[in-house]
Amino acid sequence: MRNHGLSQKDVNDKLTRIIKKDTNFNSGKIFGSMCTAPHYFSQKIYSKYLEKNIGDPGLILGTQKLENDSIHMIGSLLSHPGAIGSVVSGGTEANVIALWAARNYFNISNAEVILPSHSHHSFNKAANILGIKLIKIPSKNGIIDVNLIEKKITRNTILMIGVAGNTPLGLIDPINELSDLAIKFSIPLHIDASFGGFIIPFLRKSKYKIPEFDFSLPGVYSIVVDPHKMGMAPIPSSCILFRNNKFLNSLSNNINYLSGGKKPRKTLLGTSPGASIISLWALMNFLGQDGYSKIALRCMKNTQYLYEKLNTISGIDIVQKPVLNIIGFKFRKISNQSLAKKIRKKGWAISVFPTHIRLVIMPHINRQHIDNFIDSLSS
Ligand code: 0PR
Repeated sequence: MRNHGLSQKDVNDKLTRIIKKDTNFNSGKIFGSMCTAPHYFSQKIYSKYLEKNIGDPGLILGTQKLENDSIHMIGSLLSHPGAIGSVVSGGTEANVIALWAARNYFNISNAEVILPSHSHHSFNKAANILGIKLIKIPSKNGIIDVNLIEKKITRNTILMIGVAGNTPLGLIDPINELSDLAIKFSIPLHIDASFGGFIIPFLRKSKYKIPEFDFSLPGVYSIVVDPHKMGMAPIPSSCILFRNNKFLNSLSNNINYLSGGKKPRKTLLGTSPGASIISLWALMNFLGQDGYSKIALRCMKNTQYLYEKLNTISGIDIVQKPVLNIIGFKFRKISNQSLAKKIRKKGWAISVFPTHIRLVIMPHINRQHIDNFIDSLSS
């Protein structure tokens, strides 16, 4: 750090010069991210409440009420208004908490968790930290092959996982079949709806035929939903919801010395932004289900538009017809890595998987961006 501070203008000038290197959502170039520009209203609210620290919840009882209300609102969207849980930093923290709670509750050595091979890498982190063995089930057509699960269940299985909106292709595992297995073998089922949680409920309410994936299925015990993805909330914002406090009680962490008094919080982080909670609550109240439905439908229409345009390009293979607002494609004559390099060279931010290039059609993408991308891909 310098000895003497600069003027605000000098700092701003310096900062602006450096931050120019970032790619912004409003460039229309980001086709590979599951995040998006936060809604302007939630940004405004967030910036008003920067001092709030939910790590000392007793100090901010109002914010804590907003957290409970937010969990209640999201629980209602997921068919269980009585769900309990927390607003946390991201899908990674939320998935860690789900595994942590299950591991502590069962309290056995050699705990195993059964999950699809396409699961997000946050489960690898969770398993590594918690000393859990992951049993990965191969996918069939991009979703978990349910027929392979039963023979992998052992006395040590503490949890099964299904994904609603998976990272590579946005596909949804057959959660109803997973729930049946969960009930049959008395194993709780965790749903990673980190991406899908803020779009599937709204699509289900319109003409989209997407099967049940939430607490309406009796085997589902916990769900992760990330408002900082399709919820358009400021980063960081994720929610972990539990059907009841059976597992959560095993995370009791009694801290007695906090300024706000004894108020245990069953999350991983300590100090963390209360502004995430406040701005999420405000945005959900501002947009309502109608507002979120409009966003969801617009993304799906844009996805269909892009899908049809891609289909007209010769030599292209689209991995699957999209279920949500994610498309995977490849070209027959070029490796995915070389293709990604070529596309990125033209300034596009896309994701590359071993099997395909991933495009995520988030709320910041419009028709013009899609046309520009297609032109660039075809040239
Ligand atoms: N579960 C699923 C199904 C996910 O896709 C992700 C993130 C997570 C959990 C973890 O969420 P957090 O990143 O909030 O901890 N998936 C995105 C991905 O891997 C994360 C991301 C977002 C990466 C924006 C890049 C980016 O620009 O694509």
